Amino acid sequence: MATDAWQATACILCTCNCGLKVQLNAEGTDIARIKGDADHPASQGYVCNKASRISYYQHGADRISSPKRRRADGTYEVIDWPTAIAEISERLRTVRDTHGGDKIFYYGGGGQGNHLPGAYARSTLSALGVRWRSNALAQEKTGEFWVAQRMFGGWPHGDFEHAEVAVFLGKNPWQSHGVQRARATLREISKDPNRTLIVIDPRRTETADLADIHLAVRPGRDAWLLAGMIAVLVQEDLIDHPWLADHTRGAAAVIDTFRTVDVGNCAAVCGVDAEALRTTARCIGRAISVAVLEDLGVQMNRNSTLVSYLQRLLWVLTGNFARPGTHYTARGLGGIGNGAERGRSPVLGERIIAGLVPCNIIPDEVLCDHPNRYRAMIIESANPVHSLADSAKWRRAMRALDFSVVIDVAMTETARQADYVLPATSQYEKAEATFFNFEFPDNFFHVRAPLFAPRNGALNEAEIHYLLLEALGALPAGVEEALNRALDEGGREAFQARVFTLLAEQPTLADFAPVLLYRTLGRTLPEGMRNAATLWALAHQHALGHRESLEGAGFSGEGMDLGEAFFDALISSPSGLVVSSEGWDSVWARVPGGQIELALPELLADAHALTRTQPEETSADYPLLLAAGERRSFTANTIIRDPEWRRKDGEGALRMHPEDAARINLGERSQARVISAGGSAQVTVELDERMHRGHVSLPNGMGLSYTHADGTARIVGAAPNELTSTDLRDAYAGTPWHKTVPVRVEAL
Ligand SMILES: Nc1nc2c(c(=O)[nH]1)N[C@H]1C(S)=C(S)[C@@H](COP(=O)(O)OP(=O)(O)OC[C@H]3O[C@@H](n4cnc5c(=O)[nH]c(N)nc54)[C@H](O)[C@@H]3O)O[C@H]1N2
Ligand SMILES: Nc1nc2c(c(=O)[nH]1)N[C@H]1C(S)=C(S)[C@@H](COP(=O)(O)OP(=O)(O)OC[C@H]3O[C@@H](n4cnc5c(=O)[nH]c(N)nc54)[C@H](O)[C@@H]3O)O[C@H]1N2
Ligand code: SF4
Ligand SMILES: [Mo]
Repeated sequence: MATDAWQATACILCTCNCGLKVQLNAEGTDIARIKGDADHPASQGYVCNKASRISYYQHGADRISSPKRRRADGTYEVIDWPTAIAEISERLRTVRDTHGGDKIFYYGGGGQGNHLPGAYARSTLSALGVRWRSNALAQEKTGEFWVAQRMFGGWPHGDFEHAEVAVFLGKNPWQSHGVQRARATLREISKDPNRTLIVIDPRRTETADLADIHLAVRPGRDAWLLAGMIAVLVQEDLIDHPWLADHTRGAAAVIDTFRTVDVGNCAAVCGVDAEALRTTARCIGRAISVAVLEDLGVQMNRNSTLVSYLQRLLWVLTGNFARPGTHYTARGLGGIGNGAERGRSPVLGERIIAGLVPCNIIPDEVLCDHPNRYRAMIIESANPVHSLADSAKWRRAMRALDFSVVIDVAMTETARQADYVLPATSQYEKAEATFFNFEFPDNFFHVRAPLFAPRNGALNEAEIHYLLLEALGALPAGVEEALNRALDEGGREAFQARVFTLLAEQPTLADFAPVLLYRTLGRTLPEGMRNAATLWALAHQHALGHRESLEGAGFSGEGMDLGEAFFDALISSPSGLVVSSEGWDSVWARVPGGQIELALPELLADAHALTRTQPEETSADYPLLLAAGERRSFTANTIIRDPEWRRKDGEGALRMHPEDAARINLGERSQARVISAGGSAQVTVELDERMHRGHVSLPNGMGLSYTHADGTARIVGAAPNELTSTDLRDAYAGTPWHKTVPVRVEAL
């Protein structure tokens, strides 16, 4: 690889996946220089402080380079790939044949920067008959998806670049992004006297510093605040009646519910001044355009599904949908955000949203003697022992399984509980892409080429799944050969024709398409792009289903040629490309029947009941509420494991209001113990006047057991899920209440 040329790639530390341009060192082994990629259609050259240190991901000392097998004493021995694949496939086959493939659980499939593993896993899951799966979305977004699906038939996003009023609810985009170019957009809104930035957050965050209105809601009480604001809109008639009549169903039931809600009482319960609550509601009611973004502050909290509903009522009652500056549903490749309900989980019978088992119940659906319990797990590109509620319970669940395998780049907390660990190539050693693309009217996609040669001993996930399928004897006979023959003899056109005839003859082949494409078409792709082959099917699907939006983006071609042209562009646009361009009418076309459903009966009933109750989250034993897992300037889930990468807050301090600290004789940098009903952790205290009194916070992604190059292991900071509980969860979606975990803090 050239060393003086700028190569395009992306940052993998958050969902934005900002485009990067990098120069490698002379040996081609490391990144020498990094800058934002001005050619990236969404990030346009923007990067935040974290991107410059992504080498720490690539060069983690605990990256693994050979398969490992657990010994009886809990240590691991290195084994070769043929042994690993033979033993793993045999163990999976045994579980399937003895108990059924539906007893094998799949967790993960991708993180913030890599979603191709999930695509390839589909083939393995289908060969094994795996039915139950989940990933991190089911511990944050499923409640929101469920509400959005029922109201809009999809997942709406806000147009913050053009909104007159921008509302961030339990969201700190200055640190966590979630909108492209977040800091630039926040600054623009903040300095424009005609626009209003509203932040609803118990903490005076960096985003709140820029806000025109900051409502420091009492932790866990957002539902009362939002109910009060809707009541103001209803009672002061700031509602867009003609628009509601044209575009929605069920408005009368909503208006009826909030007509009698006591605004003063809501304000008192949520701890926000009643006049400030009213002013904020009026500001939303009178604005030309409003966009709202909710995130973990409410999603990992009490009444989270209800809050996802109430915040939407605020902007639908005021007509803020399908216009610039409001909300839209995007058209992209893939479909993150379909919140359809698909039955109930096999042991506890809890609601499955978006096909994902609620994360909080997974260990309980292992640790039982129910005949339907999960007996084996395949975990790929995820670290649930660290990232899901109750790490101790997760460790027990992992060890209670008949069999487990982890596919990861590093020896993680989860890998350390698995029977086998398989080393994957890093995201900079293979083609990668994510499906976190939600822009409008122009949406984009970014297929990244590798920067480095694969590390010896590691394989990309497409190859791993191929090897497993081969060992399982699951690959349909003769198909790979037939496709390769077609390619060699008649090129892409013959290949395409062969694929479609085969699919017509055997529709179940679609499940094996990812791996088959990798093995056939993949061979013919440019160096390093082989594992992007699965996108060929997606490109054709997109072209067949959405010709107009693809043509809007500048693509052309008769019949199937459109899909071919699109695929070729996908894999040869190093900075990403626009994949759909649409008008605002298309947003209405995606809403079922063109009518937003406003009345979700069980949630309206909850809202009615809630405004007549007085909540109680703390107790004498646990008088404080812990936000377990805050985003800070140097956190990135567990993607970077080396603690040295953090330039600030290296230990991940416990933030605490000085008055709360003084009461228990804690000062700046005191050592303390945080104790919850389920566990405890030692922390360093940071006095922070920005915190709400009674609320303390710990960052996410800390407390990793990182083994340095010299073999010494050190744990830095507290792992938040040693303190959390699987029982504190939402009634509808099962999402955790991590932002308000009852705790006490004791001086050490
Ligand atoms: N730097 C960094 N950025 C990231 C990540 C990272 O690890 N580090 N992770 C990425 C991921 S996976 C995600 S999901 C997003 C999450 O992004 P955010 O949701 O923005 O992240 P958090 O900091 O966890 O929570 C947001 C805010 O919720 C507030 N909050 C706590 N309790 C309450 C409450 O009761 N009510 C309200 N209204 N607010 C409350 C907190 O004070 C905090 O400011 O960030 C992404 N971006
Ligand atoms: N208490 C508490 N818990 C939380 C949160 C919180 O705020 N509080 N935040 C939650 C949120 S919002 C999220 S999204 C989750 C995230 O938690 P997880 O979904 O578990 O994901 P990550 O921590 O991002 O870890 C991704 C894993 O992928 C591995 N990896 C990286 N690149 C590759 C690759 O190319 N191939 C493979 N096979 N593996 C790779 C990394 O080594 C890492 O182990 O954490 C959640 N956990
Ligand atoms: S961490 Fe920063 S640079 Fe990286 S993708 Fe997110 S916003 Fe962009
Ligand atoms: Mo997340």
